[in-house]
Amino acid sequence: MRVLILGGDGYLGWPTAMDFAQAGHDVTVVDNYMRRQIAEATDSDPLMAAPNLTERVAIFKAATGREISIIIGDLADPDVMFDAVRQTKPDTVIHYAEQPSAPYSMRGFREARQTFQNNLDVTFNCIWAVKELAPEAHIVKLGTMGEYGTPNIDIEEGWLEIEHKGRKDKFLYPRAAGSLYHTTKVLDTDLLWFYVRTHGLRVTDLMQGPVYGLSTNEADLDPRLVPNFHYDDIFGTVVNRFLVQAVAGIPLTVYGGGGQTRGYLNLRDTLQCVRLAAEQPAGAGELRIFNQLTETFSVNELADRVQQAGSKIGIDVEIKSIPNPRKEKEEHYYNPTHSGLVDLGLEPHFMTQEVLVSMLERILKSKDRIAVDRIMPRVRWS
Ligand code: USQ
Repeated sequence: MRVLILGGDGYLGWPTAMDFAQAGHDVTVVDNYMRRQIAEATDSDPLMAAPNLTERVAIFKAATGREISIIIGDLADPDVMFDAVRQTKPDTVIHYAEQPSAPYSMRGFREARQTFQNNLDVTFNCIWAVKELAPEAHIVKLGTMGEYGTPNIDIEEGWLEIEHKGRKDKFLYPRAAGSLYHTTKVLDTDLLWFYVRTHGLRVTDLMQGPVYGLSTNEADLDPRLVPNFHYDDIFGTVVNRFLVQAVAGIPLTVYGGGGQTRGYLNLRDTLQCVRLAAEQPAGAGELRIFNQLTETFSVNELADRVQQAGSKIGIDVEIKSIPNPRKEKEEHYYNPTHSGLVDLGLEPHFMTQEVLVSMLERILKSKDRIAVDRIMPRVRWS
């Protein structure tokens, strides 16, 4: 397939590009380095140095003989998006090109507006470029489990059948996001659904939970191919943060009561899910939605697991609840369905002690790069 990856420099975009190229697909990545610029501006640089795309592509080619094409440009600009689709004639467009941090989106007006404009503009431009120039292409859009919030009923995969006054119909599952970033993803889904039902686009929306991990088949070929591994309060996801805190000897920062439960997945499983979805596309006029997670944990359970993994290699890990900077339920029901991707062929990599220990060992090698002033939350929801 010809695969166009929007946001190909990110934590997930770059490993996805390598995975598809290694599988023999013809891959082009587009990025404007927005996340790198925000990370620099907020003192949130990743733990391991991540070369730029030109360097990454050259290192990847030397390691595998495979090519990845690059376009540097801002996809919120319609010309950049339309040119990219025109040039590459994609069979699949994988859309990661969004400002992905909930805390950044809650930092202030400028950051909220940047998140809102970038995320919605890129989705809108992507829809129009595909509709006008490659209407048969399959859009694989990274959504988030955070779109649903934490309802007191089971979370279905995207859709809910409702019986009301004796009649039945099927609707998008109700959404109630907990940050402006997550809300932009709700709006993305609505936009996609509108253009699917009016113009027959093919779309898969992957509702992903927080991802953890460093290791993929391709990233392990050369240390410079590592994904951008953030541990700060703005870009770091909770498991990656806890592991770095364990290595740095900082008590694990459980926000509030720690009963917040989410659906997690290993970075390797993000790659599997995206490729399974791309290789078995949605039909024309179909908005197919999968919940992309492999297991659910509360924050307290995660902290216990990291503490246990630390003790296996002689690291004494302390856990400490701190006031929750976010507005979220700290005790709630959480039961998301997630069988769709397993039915497509997903074979999960679970969060075993071996996985956590190997991440700790890898992080230990970069211990001297950990900046401890990036750990405590700098952004509050109110
Ligand atoms: N949390 C802590 N301590 C920390 C960091 C986080 O207790 O030091 C808690 C948060 O309060 C939250 C949970 O851990 O309840 C998950 O937080 P997170 O920062 O790992 O994840 P989140 O901000 O929700 O966002 C991340 C990605 C985002 C993706 C989302 C999936 O950054 O791009 O969409 O995970 S989900 O959470 O299912 O919406």
